[in-house]
Amino acid sequence: MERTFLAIKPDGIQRGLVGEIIRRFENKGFTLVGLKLMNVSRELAQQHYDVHRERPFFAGLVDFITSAPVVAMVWEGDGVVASARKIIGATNPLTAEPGTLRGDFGINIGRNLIHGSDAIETAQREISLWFTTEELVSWQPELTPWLHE
Ligand code: DAT
Ligand code: MG
Repeated sequence: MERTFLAIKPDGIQRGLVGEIIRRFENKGFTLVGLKLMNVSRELAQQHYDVHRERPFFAGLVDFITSAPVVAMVWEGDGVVASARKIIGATNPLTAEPGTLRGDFGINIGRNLIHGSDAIETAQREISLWFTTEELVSWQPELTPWLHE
């Protein structure tokens, strides 16, 4: 079953949006299989954003993600990687569509509330970076027959 890695960034937690953000993915019908509130080490932050290491915003990004707690999550479901990216919206909240999380709750690219894996391979890499296998819980929601034909 397809899985993605999502992380509510420090701004999402400070603004009290944890419940709202989780609700969007629950409402959609995806299954939560991993969840933890944590302070992010600089090592983890740098590894997570390794593809952006040469970008001018890299240092600020690492400073921000390590500045306050983050909610790290793994969600499961058919097509969850691409669908979660749609629910999250475009990188810049100012241009993100209304109805998306970033479009509804943000105004600045450096405060865009939530991270979501951008591809299936990225998701696999990020899940193993942030979670041990013991921290992930496989379960079959009772609701499944009402969500899937
Ligand atoms: P996304 O989070 O939509 O996958 P990304 O992978 O291109 O976007 O960038 C990772 C994060 O880096 C993004 O969520 C916010 C920050 N970022 C990206 N581009 C930026 C920019 N031009 N200025 C400041 N921060 C930026
Ligand atoms: Mg990205």
